[in-house]
Amino acid sequence: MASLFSPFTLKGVTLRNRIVASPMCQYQAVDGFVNDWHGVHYPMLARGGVGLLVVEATAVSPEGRITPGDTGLWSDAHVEGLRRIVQGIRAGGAVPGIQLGHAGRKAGCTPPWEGGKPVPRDDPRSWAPLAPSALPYMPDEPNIPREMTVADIRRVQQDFADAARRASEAGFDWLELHFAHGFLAQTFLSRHANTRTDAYGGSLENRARFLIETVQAVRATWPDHLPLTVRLGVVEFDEGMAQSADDAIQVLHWLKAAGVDLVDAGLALTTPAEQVPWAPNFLVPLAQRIRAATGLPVGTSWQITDAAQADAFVLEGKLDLVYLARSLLANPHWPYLAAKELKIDAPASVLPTPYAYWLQSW
Ligand code: 536
Repeated sequence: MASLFSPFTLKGVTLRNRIVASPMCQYQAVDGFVNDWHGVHYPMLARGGVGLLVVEATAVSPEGRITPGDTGLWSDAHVEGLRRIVQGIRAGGAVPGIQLGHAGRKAGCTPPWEGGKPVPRDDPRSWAPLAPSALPYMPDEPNIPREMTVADIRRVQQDFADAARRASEAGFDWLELHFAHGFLAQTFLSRHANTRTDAYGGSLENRARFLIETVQAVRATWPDHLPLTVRLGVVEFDEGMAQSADDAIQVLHWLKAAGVDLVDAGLALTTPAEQVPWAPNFLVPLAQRIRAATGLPVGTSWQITDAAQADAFVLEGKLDLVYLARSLLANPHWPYLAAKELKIDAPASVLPTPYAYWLQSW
């Protein structure tokens, strides 16, 4: 029976366990290039014992960056640095994955610890964001995004495909497309952000078109034997639940037909009016419902901190993968302590040999 420490195979890739280092923006890159920060951070997370490590939201174009410090894959020159990160992740025993994204109307902000607000337009570091409609996230935001033309849509989809090709050249084995958190793809899906009257707006099918076509474009370049996954915001938690779980399930049926292999059930974050029902493990029931309705394997994150609970979610068939973020920042060796708590055989073996050797008899 599956459990937190049983292997998981998807397409041609096998993870040593069900624990995933969720993508976490570091905002430490310069012009999209990784540096020593990433060179320490990612191998550190891999050495802690996770099965899969998904590198942070990496921009497919400069204007798609959340902040000026986002990592990027919009040029071939970005591949080499990430290749070294991939080697460091593999050496730690984890499968290397990467999340590709475009921030849409949430692009061009300062990092959260500097306020997380749009960089003012008179600042040379700012740029005009792109979005399905010329509607800012915050109603009083002066930096109004530009409504994308169909040519813009085609270019961004090509940017996703080109970045996916580069991710595979860098050696990544697992790809996640960032279709959540109020970034570009999620805003196409949202009635709060998409008021288009062309083939990309209106009905759910039209609002999903950008996502479906982007998956198709990526699938055409990303190797068939490697998993292609999406993080999708599964519900808009505004008063009327403008996007319901049923909507997400329908969209995921289309995305599955377009070539998606697994869903990372996430948050929509498309409107400041959302009231996210924060609580421990709160997305697990929604993820479970999506798993049952779509037949896709699922994972989720957010306030999952307890090893016994994480194990139970896998044992009970609610989740295939458990994505951890802050739990791993608090302790990159969370998987080792989880293995001890769950009394798996040889818990130290989740760590690299130079650590495991000394801990096996400790
Ligand atoms: C998580 N965030 C997710 C980001 C960037 C910044 C913060 C991403 O998907 N690239 C978050 C969202 C809402 C509340 C707390 C944390």
